[in-house]
Amino acid sequence: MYLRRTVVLALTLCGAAFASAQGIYSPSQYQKFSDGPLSFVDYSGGYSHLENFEDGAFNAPGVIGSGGAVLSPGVQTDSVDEDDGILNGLGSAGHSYYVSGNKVEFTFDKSVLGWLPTHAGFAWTDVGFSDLALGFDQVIFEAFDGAGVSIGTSGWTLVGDGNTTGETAEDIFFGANHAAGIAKISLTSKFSTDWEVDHLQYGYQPVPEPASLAVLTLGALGLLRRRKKS
Ligand SMILES: [Ca+2]
Ligand SMILES: [Ca+2]
Ligand SMILES: [Ca+2]
Ligand SMILES: [Ca+2]
Repeated sequence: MYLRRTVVLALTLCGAAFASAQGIYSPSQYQKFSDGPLSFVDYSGGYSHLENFEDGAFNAPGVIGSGGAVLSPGVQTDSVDEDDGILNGLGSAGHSYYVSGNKVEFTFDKSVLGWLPTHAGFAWTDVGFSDLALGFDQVIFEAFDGAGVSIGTSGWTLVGDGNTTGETAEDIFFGANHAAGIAKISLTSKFSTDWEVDHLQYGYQPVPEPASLAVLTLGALGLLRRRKKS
Protein backbone atom coordinates (compact mmCIF):
# COMPACT_ATOMS: atom_id res chain seq x y z
CA MET A 1 0.00 0.00 0.00
CA TYR A 2 2.81 2.34 0.94
CA LEU A 3 4.61 1.55 -2.31
CA ARG A 4 1.48 2.15 -4.37
CA ARG A 5 1.02 5.54 -2.73
CA THR A 6 4.64 6.41 -3.46
CA VAL A 7 4.16 5.48 -7.12
CA VAL A 8 1.00 7.56 -7.42
CA LEU A 9 2.78 10.49 -5.79
CA ALA A 10 5.78 10.16 -8.11
CA LEU A 11 3.57 10.02 -11.21
CA THR A 12 1.52 13.00 -9.99
CA LEU A 13 4.71 15.01 -9.45
CA CYS A 14 5.87 14.10 -12.97
CA GLY A 15 2.56 15.27 -14.39
CA ALA A 16 2.74 18.54 -12.47
CA ALA A 17 6.27 19.17 -13.71
CA PHE A 18 5.32 18.46 -17.32
CA ALA A 19 2.25 20.67 -17.20
CA SER A 20 3.23 24.08 -18.52
CA ALA A 21 3.03 26.27 -15.43
CA GLN A 22 1.96 29.54 -16.91
CA GLY A 23 -0.44 32.23 -16.01
CA ILE A 24 -1.22 35.67 -14.75
CA TYR A 25 -1.54 36.12 -11.00
CA SER A 26 -4.70 37.67 -9.62
CA PRO A 27 -3.96 41.22 -8.44
CA SER A 28 -3.29 41.13 -4.69
CA GLN A 29 -2.64 43.43 -1.72
CA TYR A 30 1.03 44.26 -1.35
CA GLN A 31 2.79 46.06 1.49
CA LYS A 32 5.98 43.98 1.57
CA PHE A 33 7.82 41.44 -0.58
CA SER A 34 6.54 38.50 1.46
CA ASP A 35 2.94 39.48 0.55
CA GLY A 36 3.53 38.68 -3.12
CA PRO A 37 3.22 35.26 -4.80
CA LEU A 38 6.84 35.34 -6.04
CA SER A 39 8.07 35.20 -2.43
CA PHE A 40 6.83 31.58 -2.36
CA VAL A 41 8.71 30.46 -5.47
CA ASP A 42 11.59 28.02 -4.95
CA TYR A 43 14.39 29.39 -7.13
CA SER A 44 16.90 26.72 -6.02
CA GLY A 45 19.58 26.34 -8.67
CA GLY A 46 18.23 29.42 -10.43
CA TYR A 47 18.24 33.14 -9.73
CA SER A 48 15.99 35.90 -8.42
CA HIS A 49 16.22 39.66 -8.00
CA LEU A 50 14.19 42.39 -6.30
CA GLU A 51 14.60 46.00 -7.49
CA ASN A 52 13.18 48.32 -4.82
CA PHE A 53 14.89 51.50 -6.15
CA GLU A 54 16.16 52.32 -2.64
CA ASP A 55 19.69 53.09 -3.85
CA GLY A 56 18.15 55.85 -5.98
CA ALA A 57 18.83 54.00 -9.22
CA PHE A 58 17.23 51.48 -11.53
CA ASN A 59 20.09 49.02 -11.86
CA ALA A 60 18.52 45.57 -11.98
CA PRO A 61 20.71 43.25 -14.09
CA GLY A 62 19.39 42.38 -17.54
CA VAL A 63 16.26 44.56 -17.43
CA ILE A 64 15.35 47.67 -19.39
CA GLY A 65 12.59 49.89 -18.06
CA SER A 66 10.65 52.33 -20.20
CA GLY A 67 8.08 54.96 -19.38
CA GLY A 68 9.39 55.85 -15.94
CA ALA A 69 12.16 57.25 -13.74
CA VAL A 70 13.25 56.75 -10.14
CA LEU A 71 11.47 59.07 -7.68
CA SER A 72 13.25 60.14 -4.48
CA PRO A 73 11.55 60.32 -1.07
CA GLY A 74 8.96 63.09 -0.72
CA VAL A 75 5.34 63.81 0.16
CA GLN A 76 4.15 62.67 -3.30
CA THR A 77 6.37 59.57 -3.35
CA ASP A 78 4.68 56.22 -2.88
CA SER A 79 7.22 53.47 -2.30
CA VAL A 80 6.26 49.99 -1.09
CA ASP A 81 5.62 50.35 2.63
CA GLU A 82 8.46 48.16 3.96
CA ASP A 83 11.23 50.00 2.06
CA ASP A 84 11.64 52.75 4.69
CA GLY A 85 12.17 50.09 7.35
CA ILE A 86 8.77 50.40 9.02
CA LEU A 87 5.32 49.06 8.09
CA ASN A 88 3.33 52.17 8.98
CA GLY A 89 0.89 52.62 6.10
CA LEU A 90 3.21 55.12 4.40
CA GLY A 91 5.77 54.89 1.60
CA SER A 92 6.75 58.53 1.23
CA ALA A 93 10.16 57.97 2.87
CA GLY A 94 11.14 55.42 0.20
CA HIS A 95 11.87 55.48 -3.53
CA SER A 96 9.50 54.45 -6.32
CA TYR A 97 9.45 54.35 -10.14
CA TYR A 98 7.42 57.30 -11.43
CA VAL A 99 5.51 56.79 -14.70
CA SER A 100 4.83 59.89 -16.79
CA GLY A 101 2.99 58.18 -19.65
CA ASN A 102 0.12 55.72 -20.04
CA LYS A 103 2.39 52.68 -19.95
CA VAL A 104 5.36 51.22 -18.12
CA GLU A 105 7.30 48.28 -19.58
CA PHE A 106 10.07 46.08 -18.23
CA THR A 107 11.92 44.09 -20.90
CA PHE A 108 14.21 41.18 -19.98
CA ASP A 109 17.40 40.67 -21.97
CA LYS A 110 18.19 37.00 -22.47
CA SER A 111 21.67 37.79 -23.83
CA VAL A 112 22.57 39.34 -20.46
CA LEU A 113 20.67 37.00 -18.14
CA GLY A 114 21.29 33.76 -20.02
CA TRP A 115 17.57 32.94 -19.68
CA LEU A 116 14.20 34.64 -19.63
CA PRO A 117 12.48 34.89 -16.24
CA THR A 118 9.97 32.18 -15.38
CA HIS A 119 8.39 34.60 -12.89
CA ALA A 120 8.10 38.41 -13.00
CA GLY A 121 6.00 41.17 -11.52
CA PHE A 122 5.88 44.47 -9.66
CA ALA A 123 3.67 46.53 -7.38
CA TRP A 124 1.42 49.36 -8.51
CA THR A 125 1.60 51.96 -5.72
CA ASP A 126 -0.13 55.22 -6.64
CA VAL A 127 -1.94 57.45 -9.11
CA GLY A 128 -2.12 61.24 -8.94
CA PHE A 129 -3.96 63.32 -11.54
CA SER A 130 -6.43 61.27 -13.54
CA ASP A 131 -9.35 61.93 -15.86
CA LEU A 132 -11.33 59.33 -13.91
CA ALA A 133 -11.03 61.07 -10.53
CA LEU A 134 -8.08 62.44 -8.58
CA GLY A 135 -6.22 59.47 -7.09
CA PHE A 136 -8.16 56.78 -8.99
CA ASP A 137 -7.55 54.92 -12.24
CA GLN A 138 -8.01 51.68 -14.11
CA VAL A 139 -4.97 49.62 -15.14
CA ILE A 140 -4.32 46.50 -17.20
CA PHE A 141 -1.32 44.19 -16.75
CA GLU A 142 0.11 42.09 -19.57
CA ALA A 143 3.01 39.65 -19.97
CA PHE A 144 4.71 38.49 -23.19
CA ASP A 145 6.83 35.47 -24.11
CA GLY A 146 10.11 35.42 -26.03
CA ALA A 147 8.28 35.56 -29.36
CA GLY A 148 6.35 38.66 -28.32
CA VAL A 149 3.12 36.70 -27.94
CA SER A 150 0.86 37.67 -25.05
CA ILE A 151 0.87 35.22 -22.13
CA GLY A 152 -2.24 36.88 -20.75
CA THR A 153 -3.68 39.99 -19.20
CA SER A 154 -5.19 41.07 -15.93
CA GLY A 155 -7.56 44.03 -15.95
CA TRP A 156 -8.95 46.46 -16.21
CA THR A 157 -8.49 46.78 -12.45
CA LEU A 158 -9.76 49.80 -10.52
CA VAL A 159 -6.89 51.16 -8.42
CA GLY A 160 -6.40 54.09 -6.06
CA ASP A 161 -7.62 55.55 -2.79
CA GLY A 162 -8.27 59.19 -3.75
CA ASN A 163 -5.03 60.29 -2.12
CA THR A 164 -2.03 61.37 -4.19
CA THR A 165 0.43 61.01 -1.31
CA GLY A 166 2.24 57.98 0.08
CA GLU A 167 -0.54 55.84 1.57
CA THR A 168 0.15 52.13 1.04
CA ALA A 169 -3.06 50.25 1.87
CA GLU A 170 -4.11 50.54 -1.81
CA ASP A 171 -0.92 49.00 -3.25
CA ILE A 172 -1.39 46.00 -5.53
CA PHE A 173 0.91 43.32 -6.95
CA PHE A 174 0.69 42.34 -10.63
CA GLY A 175 2.71 39.48 -12.09
CA ALA A 176 2.97 36.35 -14.19
CA ASN A 177 4.68 32.98 -14.34
CA HIS A 178 5.57 31.19 -17.54
CA ALA A 179 7.90 28.18 -17.65
CA ALA A 180 9.02 28.93 -21.22
CA GLY A 181 10.13 32.43 -20.21
CA ILE A 182 8.78 35.96 -19.90
CA ALA A 183 10.35 38.58 -22.17
CA LYS A 184 8.31 41.61 -21.14
CA ILE A 185 5.76 42.76 -18.55
CA SER A 186 3.75 45.93 -18.80
CA LEU A 187 1.10 47.96 -17.03
CA THR A 188 -1.12 50.41 -18.90
CA SER A 189 -3.25 53.12 -17.31
CA LYS A 190 -6.55 54.06 -18.86
CA PHE A 191 -6.75 57.66 -17.68
CA SER A 192 -3.58 58.89 -15.98
CA THR A 193 -0.02 59.85 -16.96
CA ASP A 194 0.94 60.44 -13.32
CA TRP A 195 1.45 57.24 -11.36
CA GLU A 196 4.01 54.98 -9.68
CA VAL A 197 5.16 51.39 -9.42
CA ASP A 198 7.81 49.72 -7.22
CA HIS A 199 9.37 46.34 -6.31
CA LEU A 200 10.15 45.03 -9.75
CA GLN A 201 10.91 41.34 -9.15
CA TYR A 202 11.87 38.48 -11.42
CA GLY A 203 13.56 35.13 -11.31
CA TYR A 204 14.45 31.98 -13.11
CA GLN A 205 13.25 28.65 -11.77
CA PRO A 206 15.01 25.75 -13.49
CA VAL A 207 12.69 23.01 -14.78
CA PRO A 208 13.63 19.34 -14.29
CA GLU A 209 15.27 17.75 -17.33
CA PRO A 210 12.78 15.56 -19.27
CA ALA A 211 15.37 12.75 -19.15
CA SER A 212 15.48 12.69 -15.34
CA LEU A 213 11.67 12.78 -15.23
CA ALA A 214 11.56 9.76 -17.56
CA VAL A 215 13.97 7.88 -15.29
CA LEU A 216 11.80 8.78 -12.28
CA THR A 217 8.65 7.54 -14.05
CA LEU A 218 10.27 4.28 -15.17
CA GLY A 219 11.61 3.75 -11.65
CA ALA A 220 8.13 4.24 -10.21
CA LEU A 221 6.59 1.81 -12.69
CA GLY A 222 9.29 -0.73 -11.86
CA LEU A 223 8.47 -0.46 -8.17
CA LEU A 224 4.77 -1.06 -8.89
CA ARG A 225 5.53 -4.10 -11.06
CA ARG A 226 7.82 -5.62 -8.44
CA ARG A 227 5.18 -5.00 -5.78
CA LYS A 228 2.49 -6.79 -7.86
CA LYS A 229 4.74 -9.84 -8.42
CA SER A 230 5.45 -10.21 -4.70
CA1 LIG B 1 6.65 52.58 5.53
CA1 LIG C 1 10.88 51.43 -3.05
CA1 LIG D 1 -2.92 57.01 -3.69
CA1 LIG E 1 -0.07 53.89 -2.48
